[in-house]
Amino acid sequence: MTPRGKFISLEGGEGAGKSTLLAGLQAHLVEQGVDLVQTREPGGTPLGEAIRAIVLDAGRRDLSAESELLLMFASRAQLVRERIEPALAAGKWVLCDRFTDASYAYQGGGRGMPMERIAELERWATNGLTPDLTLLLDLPVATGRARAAGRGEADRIEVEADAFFERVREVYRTRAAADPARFRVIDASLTPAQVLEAAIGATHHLFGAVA
Ligand code: Z5A
Repeated sequence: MTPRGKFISLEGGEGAGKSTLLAGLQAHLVEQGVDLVQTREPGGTPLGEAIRAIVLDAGRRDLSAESELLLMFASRAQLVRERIEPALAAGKWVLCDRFTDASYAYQGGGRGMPMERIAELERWATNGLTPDLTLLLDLPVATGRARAAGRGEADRIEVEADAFFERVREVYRTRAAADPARFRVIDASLTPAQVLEAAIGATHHLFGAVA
């Protein structure tokens, strides 16, 4: 029987360096012989990418916090069924740019949606699927925003005030502290090479578990 693959998620605030890390970590894992599927949230499927365009559209001022939360989970439900679960069942590893922790941080912390409602959606939409490893790139909000600033027009979430992103960071850190077996918190103010080295180190136990 093919052993189930491993599921790794990357989390962090705006400009924390997830995209930068993703490229290096993907290259490393493939070098190690991992059959890897890389994806992102919201998005990762045709339906999810259509949802992403809606939730990040800065011109869409009519989206309620409740609709935003449900759309994040609609994208996630589709991604889990269409890509993540089939890949893990086939023994592939999945590297996902954000997963359910982002809904707790942004919709729960940022928007103030009730955490128990998010937990209910998590159970229903993902059957409680949880990453084997979550790499949290932690960075002061001002540093992340300064890094992201030169990137052109801000999306619908990026236009939020600093206080929103402080709450996002706080929820991420609280969740990481509550589940140290799954989370590895990486100081994202280190150089990209140091961040990659820390992330690679955090994946070692996953290989051990496969062997
Ligand atoms: N969202 C949500 O609300 N609820 C949910 O459930 C989910 C998502 C799943 C899209 O996410 C938005 O959706 C996101 C949360 C919300 N909104 N916000 N804000 P995304 O992941 O696609 O977009 P993002 O969070 O805005 O990521 P980002 O800003 O693109 O950042 P990043 O990928 O973490 O950073 P980067 O592009 O790798 O780096 C940014 C810049 O910093 C770039 O110039 C790099 O060269 C530089 N950089 C990177 N690493 C370093 C280091 N180590 N040192 C110095 N400079 C660095």
